[in-house]
Amino acid sequence: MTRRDADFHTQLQERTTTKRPPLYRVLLLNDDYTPMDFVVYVLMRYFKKSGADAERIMLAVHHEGRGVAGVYTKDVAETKVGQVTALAREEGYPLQVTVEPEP
Ligand code: TYC
Repeated sequence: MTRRDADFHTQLQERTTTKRPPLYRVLLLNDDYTPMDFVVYVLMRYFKKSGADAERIMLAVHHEGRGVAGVYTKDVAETKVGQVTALAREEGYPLQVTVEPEP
């Protein structure tokens, strides 16, 4: 392999082995006290859901116990957990928000 061939090979590898970062789910957990409207607001404001999708996700969490609000890189997912938890506590609601890796 000539020097130029080797450089080209290296460049090709750099382009073809670009990896996407691992992704994390932000989960909402059900509870008996957080108002439905608040959960819908959170899904629209922090997770960019439409009103219809926010309503669907909120009801799924209400009936099934938990549900995915969104999927993000780790730092973004953890920031959203912090923001939503802070807002819920300010309002006096016990809403639980957690992160789990996407399998
Ligand atoms: N179960 C709550 C109620 O009946 C609504 C709710 C939905 C709370 C989703 C939390 O993550 C949640 N007011």
